[in-house]
Amino acid sequence: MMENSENKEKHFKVPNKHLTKLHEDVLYHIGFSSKDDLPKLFGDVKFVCMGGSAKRMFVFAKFMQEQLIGIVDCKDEPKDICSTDRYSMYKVGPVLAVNHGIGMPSLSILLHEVMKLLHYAKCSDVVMVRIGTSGGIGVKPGTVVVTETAVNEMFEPKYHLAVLGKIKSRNTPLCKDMLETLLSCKQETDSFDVVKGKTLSTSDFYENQGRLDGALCDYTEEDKMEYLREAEKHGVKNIEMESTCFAAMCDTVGIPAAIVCVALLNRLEGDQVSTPPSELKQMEMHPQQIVSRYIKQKLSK
Ligand code: R2B
Ligand code: URA
Repeated sequence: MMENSENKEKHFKVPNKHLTKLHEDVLYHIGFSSKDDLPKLFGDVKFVCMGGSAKRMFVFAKFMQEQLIGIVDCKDEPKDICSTDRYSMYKVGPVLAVNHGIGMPSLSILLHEVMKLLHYAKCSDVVMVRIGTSGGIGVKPGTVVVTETAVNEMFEPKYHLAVLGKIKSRNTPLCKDMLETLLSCKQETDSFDVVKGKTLSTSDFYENQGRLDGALCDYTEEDKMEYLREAEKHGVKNIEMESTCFAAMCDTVGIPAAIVCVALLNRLEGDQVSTPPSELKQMEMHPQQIVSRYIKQKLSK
C-alpha cells in the first residue's frame, strides 16, 4: 500500500529501523529537521550532485540554473539553504547541489543526513553524482575520469569502516547505465578527453597517495613510482579521497550513483598541483559540463 496517496511512485527509504522511534530527527550538520516540511521543500529532488568545495558547488548550481532556465522553474540565483556553516546546499529545480568537504569522514556525515532528508521528503527515482577533482594516472591534466569501480589503497573494490569495534566491509559498485550515459555526454567540440577507469580512494592527500612533498615521507621516489605503476596496472585512472565511501553508501541504500572527476595533474609526472588558479577553475568546469548534459538529457525524457 502506498503511504502517501498523492505520491504515486514508491519513495526512497533509508534502511535504519531505529529512525521510526525518533519523535524528531535533527539533521544537525545541514540544519534541517524531520519536523520541517521536507516533502514540500525537497520532494521533487531527482539529482543530488556533490563535490568537495562549497564554492565549486555554488558555481555548479549557478551553471545548472543557467542551463535549466526554460526547462524547469529556476529563475532566481541559487542561495545556500544550509543554516549551518559545515556544508552549503543549493536547490535548482530537481537538482540538489551540496558540498561534502574533504575526505570520507566529512562525506559520510553529509551522506547520512542527505539520505535521511530524501527519505523524509519522500523523494523518488533519485540518483547521486560526485563531481570532483583528482590526480590522474597516465592521463592528461584536464581529462574527465568517469569511475567504473572505486577501489581502496589495496586496489580492492571495498570500503572498510570500524563499527562497534569490528571492521564492516561494503562493496563499491556504481551504476553502469549512468556510467555509459555520462561517457556518451562527451561532445566532439570539447577541449578535454573523457575516459572511464578505476578510481583509487585514499584517506589522505600526501603519504596515502604516495606523494613525496608532504611534511612526512619515509619512502623513496622509486617506492612511490612502483606503487603508482601498480595502480596503473590495476586499471586505476585517478586518485581522490571519497569514492569508495560514496559508492558503498549509495549501493547499500539502493541509490544509483556515479563519480565524475577531473584529473588536475598526471601523478606519473609529479606531485604538486602547480597549475595557475584560473586554469584550475577552467578544468573544474569539465565534469560540471558532462554532468549538466546528463541531467538535461534525463529531464528531456
Ligand atoms: C580531491 O581533492 C580533494 C583534496 O585536494 C579531495 O576532496 C579529493 O577527493
Ligand atoms: N585531489 C586528490 O585527492 N589528489 C590529487 O592529486 C589531486 C586532487
